[in-house]
Amino acid sequence: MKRVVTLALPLGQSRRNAKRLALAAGCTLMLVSPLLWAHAHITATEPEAGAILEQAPERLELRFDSPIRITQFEVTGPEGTVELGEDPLGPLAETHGAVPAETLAPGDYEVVWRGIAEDGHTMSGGYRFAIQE
Ligand SMILES: [Cu+2]
Repeated sequence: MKRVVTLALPLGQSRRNAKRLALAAGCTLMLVSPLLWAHAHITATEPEAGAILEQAPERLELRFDSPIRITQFEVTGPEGTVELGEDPLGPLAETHGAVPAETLAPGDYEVVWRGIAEDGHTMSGGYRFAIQE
């Protein structure tokens, strides 16, 4: 026979617990992992998301709070896919980036990335920036 256990908690506390549960569910692998592998979060990008630049950026960069392996780093702009001077994929690191092979022309750009954190979780994101005429 199944019994439903109801926890009598003050509303504020149960709400807090629900929030905590939701956070835990998002990182279940970390809990069952035999090692204390870290889940990574992106902390900054270069250029900043939404930036409107007066000059072309010299370098495009993603920064995380713990090491991650980048599996995709694609930059598209007014002239299509931007060729990068180096391959940002591969090493496990907190900072990833690349220098564009040529100076970026004015226009709107989008960076799309994917990666795998040390705890095995895949992550992805993207952001846009623009270079003024
Ligand atoms: Cu995780």
